[in-house]
Amino acid sequence: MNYPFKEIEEKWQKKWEESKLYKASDDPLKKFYMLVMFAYTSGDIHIGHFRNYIIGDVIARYKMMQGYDLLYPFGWDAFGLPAEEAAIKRGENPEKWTLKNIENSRATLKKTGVSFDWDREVLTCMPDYYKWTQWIFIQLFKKKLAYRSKSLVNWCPHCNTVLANEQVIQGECWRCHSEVTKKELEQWFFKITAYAERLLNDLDKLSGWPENVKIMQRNWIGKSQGVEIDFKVEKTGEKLSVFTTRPDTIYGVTFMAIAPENELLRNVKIEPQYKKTVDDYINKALQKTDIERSSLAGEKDGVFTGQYAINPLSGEKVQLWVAEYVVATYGTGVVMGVPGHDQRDFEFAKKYNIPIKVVIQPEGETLSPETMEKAYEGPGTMVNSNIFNELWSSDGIEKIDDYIEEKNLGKRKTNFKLRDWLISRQRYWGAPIPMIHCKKCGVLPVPESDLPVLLPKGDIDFIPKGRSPLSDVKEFIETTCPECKGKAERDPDTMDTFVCSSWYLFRYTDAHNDNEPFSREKANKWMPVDKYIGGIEHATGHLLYFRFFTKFLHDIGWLNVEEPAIELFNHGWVLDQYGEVMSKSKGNAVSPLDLMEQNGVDVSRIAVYFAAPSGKEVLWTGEGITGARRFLTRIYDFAKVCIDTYEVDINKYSKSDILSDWNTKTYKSVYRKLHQTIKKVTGDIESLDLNTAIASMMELLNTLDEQLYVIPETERYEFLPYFIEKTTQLLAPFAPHLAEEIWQEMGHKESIFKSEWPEYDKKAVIEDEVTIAVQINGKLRATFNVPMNSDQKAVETIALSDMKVQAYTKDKKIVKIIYVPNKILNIVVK
Ligand code: ANZ
Ligand code: ZN
Ligand code: ZN
Repeated sequence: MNYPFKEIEEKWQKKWEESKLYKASDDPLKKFYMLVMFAYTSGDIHIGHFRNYIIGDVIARYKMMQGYDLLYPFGWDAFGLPAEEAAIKRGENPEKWTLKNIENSRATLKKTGVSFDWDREVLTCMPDYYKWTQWIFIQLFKKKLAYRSKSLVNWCPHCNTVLANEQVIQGECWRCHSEVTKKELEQWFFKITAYAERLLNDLDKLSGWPENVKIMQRNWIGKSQGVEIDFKVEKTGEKLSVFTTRPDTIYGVTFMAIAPENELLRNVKIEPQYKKTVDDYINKALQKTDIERSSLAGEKDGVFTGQYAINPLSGEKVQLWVAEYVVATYGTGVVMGVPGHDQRDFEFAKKYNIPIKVVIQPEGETLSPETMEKAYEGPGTMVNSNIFNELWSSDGIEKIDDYIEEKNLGKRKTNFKLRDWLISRQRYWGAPIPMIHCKKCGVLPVPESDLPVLLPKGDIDFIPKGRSPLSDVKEFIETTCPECKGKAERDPDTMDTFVCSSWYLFRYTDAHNDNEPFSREKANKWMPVDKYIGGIEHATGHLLYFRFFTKFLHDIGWLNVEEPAIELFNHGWVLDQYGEVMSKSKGNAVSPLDLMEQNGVDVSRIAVYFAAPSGKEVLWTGEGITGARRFLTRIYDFAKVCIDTYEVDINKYSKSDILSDWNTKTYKSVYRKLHQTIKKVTGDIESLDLNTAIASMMELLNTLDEQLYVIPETERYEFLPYFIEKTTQLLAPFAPHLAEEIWQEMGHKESIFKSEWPEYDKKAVIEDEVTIAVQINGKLRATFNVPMNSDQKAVETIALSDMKVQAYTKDKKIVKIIYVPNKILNIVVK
């Protein structure tokens, strides 16, 4: 019970490759850019990858059949932590490992029959690619968007390198899940914050992006409008500014809190008797990881400095504390404590017996500090607030902001949570940072004509030790200054792998350009990406970075578009039957190679599509294989029989007959079902509901099976060729090899993917007749068919002229007629 999939699949893969079926044009007229996230070279291709790429493949092939010029490229995210960690684990050189991994994975992918244009493959670890990654770095540097700065940065003690904020997931390293600590280091940053406002505002234009991703980006960018208010340290008169979004609560301030790492603490003269406790507290806080500090969620602790601060509006003097819950890098790193109206401040005040003041009263209630069990954070009427009493809090915010600006006590301020992107890594396997350090001239870019700065190969100790492995490679480090020609040193760090992946989509449009990162003309022909498929885990990392790069390249004249992708689709993961993520180390990974070897590519594809909606997780048990095989075998057998018995030959039948008079034929209902299926499959592909698309094709086969025997022989000759042709086309994006085989058996000379995607017959898809039940005094007496949505008068006329109905109505008086449209006609007689 198997069709000869092996033969069929090998044959067509070879032919497609020879005929360059998937080669993208350099001059697309009606373009469609289909993109799947490229792969890390950290392990074998598993069924999760297989699923993502075959989902993209459905769209790609469907678009080809709709007459689009298609670009569906693939490549390898080959530099960076994932590849290097994988190599170290196996005791191999990163380059050797990476290239071997790519070779294996590419061979696997080629067997899947996915319609990638392999001529445009990119490898981010190759000099012809990273030359341009370095070039982009220099363009950012020239625009002052790449800069060096010393600051407290995230440090992974296991990976021995710094990490970007986006790579710290709930306090853990994105790669090895170690707890991330802080270190003060001088590092390279990209100034993504210069684009914060645009990255935020343009989200509104991305109607083809999932709402949850946009929300995650909005929160990550974290725009907050408030005001900076200048408090003063009582003794020294030193300015101590706070950022607040609730200036309406300023008369409720009963303490001030400053972050332990805040530089301003150095200006605060800690009273001698408090000095030791404060220093100990600060040191303890600095040693803690972010996880520890944030997991203290319940306990808000701190220490009193012995100093006081003066509230610029009330003139009141309040205690100044150091507290861990204040984040050093947000706002000014100082908080005005309002326990009455901020829950964290409330908990802090309760713990240290700091007074609580109510300055906002909710409507219809009177709060008092003695009885409050938690802070009141909502809006209300301002009280205990001097000249601002009686104002509604939202008006109060404006009035107080105005007052503060008038009296020069501070100014309105917009803050973002987004931080600049830390891109330097103290690791070997990455694109070298193309900068030179000269004692005389400072930090200078490598002249563009000297790019690429090659990553040294050979006998290099690449094991991470906490300092850049390249700093020990003399031949690499020692260089001459491009300015004074004196002795100078290269930057020893490499770039974050997410820099490499921020622009690969542009390189695909012109993958072999040796003179430029890509030609503007070619990129502008293909950009933006029409559909991008990838994992949700990149929501606030890669998916933000590539938008930033697009805007930057737009601004320096390399791209017309300001947004990289029109539509984004987040696929679901493939899990094992216990709901665990598949991975080689867990030993639960299913290899698509085995699957394809045993069942064929098309059966494997159908089983995976059918397992769940594309956006949802799949619990892979392998059960679907049998059903998928049965489905494809049925189609194959059926097509074969028809082609032989009914001499299905495209040269022998005319489609136009069928279209014009199907309504009068016995195959009418199959024809209708066929067109309903065309409509359904088309819609399902658009929304990527591939499982229901397959279900509807199965249903179509059932309908044909049930009705075939009623269709007279002569009509079968005219209808079956038509039926097979359309059905095969619908199947083509899902089971491309089998569809191509049937197509050519029918006598077609060109690939099915050059044929035109079927359009559904609008008249046929409507179920045009309905059956009306006639009830007389509540009993069913007759049924008949009428056109759908006939009006009551017409239905009544037909009913009353029906013999069976007349048998019950004659000699009687009709009292009432009630019509339930398209269903029942109730007649009451007496
Ligand atoms: C006083 C106040 C009273 C506040 C009140 C809130 C409610 P978003 O919206 O996230 O910007 N804040 C400011 N800087 C902080 C820091 N470095 N670490 C921790 N918290 C900080 O939040 C702004 C609010 O977060 C600010 O408004 C401040 O608390 C706190 F009834 O100021 B608020
Ligand atoms: Zn790590
Ligand atoms: Zn110099």
